[in-house]
Amino acid sequence: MYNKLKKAICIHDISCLGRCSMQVITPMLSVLGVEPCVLPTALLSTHTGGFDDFTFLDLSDEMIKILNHWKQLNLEFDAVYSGFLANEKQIDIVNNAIDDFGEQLVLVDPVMGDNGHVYSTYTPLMCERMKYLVSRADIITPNVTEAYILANRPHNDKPDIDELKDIAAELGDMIQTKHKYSAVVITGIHKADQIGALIYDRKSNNFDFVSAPRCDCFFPGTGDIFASILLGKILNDENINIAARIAVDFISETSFYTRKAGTPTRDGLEFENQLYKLNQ
Ligand code: PXL
Repeated sequence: MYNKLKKAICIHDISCLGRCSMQVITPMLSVLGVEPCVLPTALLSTHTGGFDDFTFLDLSDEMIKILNHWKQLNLEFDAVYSGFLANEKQIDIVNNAIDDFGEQLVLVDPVMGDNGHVYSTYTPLMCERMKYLVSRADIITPNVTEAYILANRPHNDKPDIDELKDIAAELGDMIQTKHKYSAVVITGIHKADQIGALIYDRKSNNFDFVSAPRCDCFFPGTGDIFASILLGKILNDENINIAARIAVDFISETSFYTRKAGTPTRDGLEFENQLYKLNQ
């Protein structure tokens, strides 16, 4: 039987090189049977982690025009999914996109930083206003650094699961509960030789931690891959804990594969030959 494909508005930058943001989000969603409708926030020659002198084109004006056109077409979407933004004005643009198209599911990946550092293009005002965007989401997927920023707590390099559960519950109070899902998923949590994600499902008030072997390399774009697999699986009616487990396993296996291939870490995860695993 033919199942109608789901459509997600993907609000992320295009980093032309380095396998992050839109360049990993669209293949992940496509292989999971979701149509990615792209709303690019900025065009960069590379991502900002590990390459000097990258170019940066702010696409805010174009975003407004694209959204206006989509509104005229009376389109409906199954999800609004936001990530890396170019400036604080784009918080309002995403907010409007949620008003117009976020009737089903809103996933906000509050991209701001990693490894205890805020990304170089993010201002303190953008980080502050990200809290507002979080309040419009059904699901958020901060990494540990972003979870601490959202909770107004000083960064902790070695948080334990109980502290992260406290933070997840606090962030849970910031998101909405009006749709089917309401969940906080904190990613990139180190536990002994494992790496994983903590899922706080607000609807069932349940915590779950899923983890897999950790490869001791830092690859940019893994947060984007995680959130995209999570969204793709959820849009195909998978349970959120199982969706997170699939994402964590895929990232762990692909990290070991990439390290073995000898790919420079700043080029991101070498996922192309591994995508088929998500389709099994
Ligand atoms: O993966 C997050 C991300 C997205 N977009 C840009 C980035 C990063 C992380 O470094 O630099 C441009």
